[in-house]
Amino acid sequence: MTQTVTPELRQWIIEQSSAGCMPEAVLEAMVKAGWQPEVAEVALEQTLRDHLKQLGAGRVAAPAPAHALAQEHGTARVPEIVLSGSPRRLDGGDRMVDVIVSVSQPRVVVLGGLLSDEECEGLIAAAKPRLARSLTVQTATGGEELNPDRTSNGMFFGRGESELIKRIEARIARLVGWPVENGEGIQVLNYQVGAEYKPHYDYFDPNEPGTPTILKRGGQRVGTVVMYLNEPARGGGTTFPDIGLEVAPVRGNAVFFSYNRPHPGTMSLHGGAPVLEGEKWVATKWMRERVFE
Ligand code: PD2
Ligand code: ZN
Repeated sequence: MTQTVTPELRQWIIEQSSAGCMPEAVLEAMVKAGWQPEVAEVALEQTLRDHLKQLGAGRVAAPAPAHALAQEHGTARVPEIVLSGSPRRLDGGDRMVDVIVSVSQPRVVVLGGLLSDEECEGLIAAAKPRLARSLTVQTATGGEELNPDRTSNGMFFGRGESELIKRIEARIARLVGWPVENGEGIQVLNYQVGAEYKPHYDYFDPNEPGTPTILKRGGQRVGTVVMYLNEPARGGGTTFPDIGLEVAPVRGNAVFFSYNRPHPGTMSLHGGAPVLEGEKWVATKWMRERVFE
């Protein structure tokens, strides 16, 4: 059977892409709608290339793969956990780590045993004396502010400030294929009962006036690893409202997610659900596009 690419389909592809949908997601939707994958891929690439030419971009000469088209749309290369061949365990260099769940859109991978119990305890003990009410980077000015959506206490470790921190940073860098130098210092957060971090994006909003100042240091955030250092008895999961996913806070486990552009189309909206019983400790590692000095 030969499938014909109609003007309506072309229009639909352009609309999806303009709304921030990644080429991969558009392709998936086309296949779900009954398009043969090979036909869908060619239609998608041709349509987007033609569209870019019309927009005056005119730089795409040879056939471009989907990721190149994503670059044309202003997206970045991002940290990634390679799961080709569906491995059960990954080599973190000094420790094997389990793959628990992986989601393609948004890109989310839940890792089991990223940290040992001793490492979790070591991070909590080192963080405790340095905790203060969490601040959030203020995109309006580029400074920091108290954020009512974030009722945790926190602190930042300097990158590589201790042997423990160095070891964890090296393990994460290896697993997500992203240089240690592009990472912000690990942040530890403590949530008491009732504390939460309302759904938000970790990237900096390009429309805010303070964002250009923030981006001078290392560019955009492109990936996050949230590591669970203990287990609240109830509540405190990490939620991804766009896909109805909640990751349970299990000690030593972690959730990795990436976002290749600062756009809600990445579906990387996420939050820390309120702690209902007990307390919650997490450590967050954010990764930037470039070296973060
Ligand atoms: O503590 C969490 O579960 C959480 C949720 C959302 C942490 C962050 N975001 C973060 O540190 O960015
Ligand atoms: Zn976050």
